[in-house]
Amino acid sequence: MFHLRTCAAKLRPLTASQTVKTFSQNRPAAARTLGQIRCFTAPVAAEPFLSGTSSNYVEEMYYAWLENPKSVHKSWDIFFRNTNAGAPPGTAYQSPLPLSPGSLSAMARAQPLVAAQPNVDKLVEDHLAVQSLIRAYQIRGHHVAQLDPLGILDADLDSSVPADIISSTDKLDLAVFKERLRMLTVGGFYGLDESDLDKVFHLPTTTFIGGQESALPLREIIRRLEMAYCQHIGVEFMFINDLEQCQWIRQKFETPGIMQFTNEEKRTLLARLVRSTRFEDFLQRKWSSEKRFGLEGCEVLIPALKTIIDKSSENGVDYVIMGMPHRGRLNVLANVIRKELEQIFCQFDSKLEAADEGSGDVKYHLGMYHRRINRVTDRNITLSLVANPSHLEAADPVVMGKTKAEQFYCGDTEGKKVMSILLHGDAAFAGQGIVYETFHLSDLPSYTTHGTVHVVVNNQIGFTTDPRMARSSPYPTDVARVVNAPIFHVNSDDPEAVMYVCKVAAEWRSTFHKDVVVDLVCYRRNGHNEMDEPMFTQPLMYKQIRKQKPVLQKYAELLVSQGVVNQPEYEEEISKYDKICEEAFTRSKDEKILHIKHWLDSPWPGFFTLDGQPRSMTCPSTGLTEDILTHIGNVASSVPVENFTIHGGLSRILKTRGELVKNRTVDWALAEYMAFGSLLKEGIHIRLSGQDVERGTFSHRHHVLHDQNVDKKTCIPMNHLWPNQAPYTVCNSSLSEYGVLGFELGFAMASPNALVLWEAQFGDFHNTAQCIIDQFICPGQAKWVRQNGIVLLLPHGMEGMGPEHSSARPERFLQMCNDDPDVLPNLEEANFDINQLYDCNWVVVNCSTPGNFFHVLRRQILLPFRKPLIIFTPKSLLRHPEARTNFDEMLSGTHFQRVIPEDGLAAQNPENVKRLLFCTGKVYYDLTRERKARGMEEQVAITRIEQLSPFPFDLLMQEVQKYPNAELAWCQEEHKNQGYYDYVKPRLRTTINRAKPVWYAGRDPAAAPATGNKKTHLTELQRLLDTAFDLDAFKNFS
Ligand SMILES: Cc1ncc(C[n+]2csc(CCOP(=O)(O)OP(=O)(O)O)c2C)c(N)n1
Ligand SMILES: [Mg+2]
Repeated sequence: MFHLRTCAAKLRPLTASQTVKTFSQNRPAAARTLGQIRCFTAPVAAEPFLSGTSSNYVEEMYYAWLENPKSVHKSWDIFFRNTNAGAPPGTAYQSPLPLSPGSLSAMARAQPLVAAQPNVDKLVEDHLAVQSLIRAYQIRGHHVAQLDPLGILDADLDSSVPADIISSTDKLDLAVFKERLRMLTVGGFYGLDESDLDKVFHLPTTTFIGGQESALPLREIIRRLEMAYCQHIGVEFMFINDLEQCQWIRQKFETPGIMQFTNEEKRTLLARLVRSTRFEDFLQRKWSSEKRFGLEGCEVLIPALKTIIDKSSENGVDYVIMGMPHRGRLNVLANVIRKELEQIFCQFDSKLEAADEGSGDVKYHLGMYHRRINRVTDRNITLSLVANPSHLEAADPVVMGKTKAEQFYCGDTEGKKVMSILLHGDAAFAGQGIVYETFHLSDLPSYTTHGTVHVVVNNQIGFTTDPRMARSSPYPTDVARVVNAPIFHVNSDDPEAVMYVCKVAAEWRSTFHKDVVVDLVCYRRNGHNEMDEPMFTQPLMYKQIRKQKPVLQKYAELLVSQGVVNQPEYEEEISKYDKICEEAFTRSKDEKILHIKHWLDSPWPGFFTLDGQPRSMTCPSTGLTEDILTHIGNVASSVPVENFTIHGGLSRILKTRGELVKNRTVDWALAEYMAFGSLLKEGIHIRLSGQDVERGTFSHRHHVLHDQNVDKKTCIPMNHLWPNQAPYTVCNSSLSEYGVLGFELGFAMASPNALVLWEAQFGDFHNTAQCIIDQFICPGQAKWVRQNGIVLLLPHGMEGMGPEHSSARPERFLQMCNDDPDVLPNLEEANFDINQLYDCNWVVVNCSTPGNFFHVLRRQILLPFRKPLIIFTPKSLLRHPEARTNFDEMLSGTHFQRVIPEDGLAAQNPENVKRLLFCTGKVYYDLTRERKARGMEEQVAITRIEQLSPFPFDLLMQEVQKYPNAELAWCQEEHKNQGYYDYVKPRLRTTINRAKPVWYAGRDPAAAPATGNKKTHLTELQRLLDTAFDLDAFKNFS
């Protein structure tokens, strides 16, 4: 395809002053292109017909000839052969008659006939004009399609009609049509004339308007192009750089009579519109003053989604995962997912009591999971609507991640069984950057879900904002063009046109496994919600909307007029559904308790007991046998395949690893290897994703080895550990945080039996994914009773690297922990530590040793429930000679240490200890070095808090009690208004019943996380160490 594209580019007309030398400059060496054959010093104009608009025509001929030389007229065949054989410009065109096929010498001898046959020029020019006209409709026809049901706005925000096509509105009036054609001809755009209208033209291979015909009169060509491109469907696809895909779309929209519906299909469509419309009407009647973000004005969404699902089910899909915003959500739950109506209606009852813990969420945010028979295809289908926050489009990557996971677990490597549908509002689709980030995941090997069908509810407004103020692109859907997704705009007041594009969209997905967009151009009958007054801001639009007949009424009238249904049948359909609603409403009054559990989007069968409780409240040892540790260590320090050449530097790294293993020790990278490798053995899938995670930002991980001699030959030793191990996925992500973290969260949602980790390049970058953290990870369980065991690895540490790259902002994560700083929990409770974990919204740790990192990763899976785990990971400790752990601390029977108590001289004579310093993470090594240098090992004890939240009250109580004469201080390298201080201090005070002060040794408050000046950094560090070990430091405050 590449050389075709270069050819096409090169065929564009040149000015006389440009020589064909230009062509040769970017020419691929071996490509057989027209550019190649025209690398002479003579100007292009030497080929008389190869100029101006002819280039498109010639390009088409050339494409066709490349595929099959016999498919074009002999004269073209000879022309292309001649030019390929090096015929000089002006001589390549030859009469076909005197030639025998394949006789190049004969071709070379033949004389050009162009000059001798002046009518050939006209013939070629007219055909070129028609070819260009066809192409113009294919490219720009959507600009004049009648997409807006209100008829007031151009859906593309561009009121100019393309100068080179004739719109249907022009065509309605013969005089206008003639005038327009005259303008085109007078303007000389195509050189066609009114008298040409009845001439018959050959159709190029790039159109299907002919059906069985290969030639048509121009008048008919224009009519058919208008039918295909300028009615209620606007097809945007000509930017797609794949000929087969373009041909496929052209065939779907140009073939005469292709948009046919049986009476049965029409009746089904009507019945679905009845449900969609009457559902909203029912809610409006019963709860007129309740917010529900109704679908009025886009009722066609329901049949549209059902058509996509029917068609996909027919093509083999049995699981559809959906994400959508507020608009029409209840309707989708009721009529697409088929949530019991009484469950929806009872949500409107303000007296309903919550049965589950947590905050719950409003009705138009809850998710749903339902398995049923698809009545159209008679096949089983599972539908899941992912719960979402108010933050528009935030659920997009989450849905993708969940879809990827479901595909992964059922071995659906091509997306034939599991697919996603994403719904969007027009303003949000254009405005939210996460849409772009999500599109960019769509074709990456470790992130693709093999095509998502996007449906935009384009009501041409966002709350009170007009599209002209809401986006700079013509359509709200232009973002999809970056991935070459075809975009089908459709007027929502034409339900059959909507059904047709939905069918094509589903077929596109199952044929090409790529994204596709359906843009439902509609309107919003009410305000933003049912309480809102739209006339304040959109008076003219809403005057028109008031006059607008509902689509159901319009379509019913159409079908009655066509005799497809009669009026009584239609009315019967309505009363049948109204009755269903009324009966459900009566039943809904019996519901006294709201079970958010009934709105789970991702059940984990078998993981909990039947009533949703953990199977135990204990956690086994996270240690391993020596054999397992050694085996993983050996694989981690070798290349487990033959004939594979790794980089010399990497050989040294592996050798060092090997030595560590021999010495029964691990560093950070090995500890991670041991945790992953052992969980894989236990059948736990592991997925590590993030920027440059395969090697590791700090070049310590090296989970993917690259052969130095063979391109793209790689080896992942982690996948060579055990005979029947679970697969390990490690994938460098796109340069996105919001999108990728959302994706991994979605992946982790699908199953509790996977360890899904997202690593930030540096911890501070997580803030571009803040929405996923704030809206999903932190409160997900409270809002949606949905647990999630995702792990965030956030490199953190003040190492003189300046304000960026230093802080993973522990203060933010800690501030969002749900434990009470002022209440001492019951420390006597059995399994206190596990209960605490069960009650928390997430776990926050900062490990100071590789061994503890190993344990906490394994604990994440061995716990009988799932909680998000936030780990502040080190940078300099990755290579710190003291940051090593002996196998002994990782053997069976060992555990993650929430607190690592002082175990040196100070612990031997605790009464003599003057100060008990608490700290977390890397500063521990600075503190011990300083203490040693000052010879204060007996006077100062240092205790590490490894699990910051939930706060280890029990263990810290023991520590405090052990050193009765010590004053207490918290030491951190972060600034005072950052880090852990604000979280730790009140909890420590609660632990000691506020009996003593808890002093602070650390940096002063600051706006930036760290200084950019190395010297200042070191001075600050020394100052905090001085405070930590100056036993008089806090005297004046006492
Ligand atoms: C990220 C985000 N910013 C702002 C809002 C507030 N908000 C809610 S709905 C809405 C308008 C959405 O317009 P559109 O996407 O066209 O959907 P519609 O309501 O028209 O269906 C806005 C701005 C939000 N929910 N999320
Ligand atoms: Mg909108």
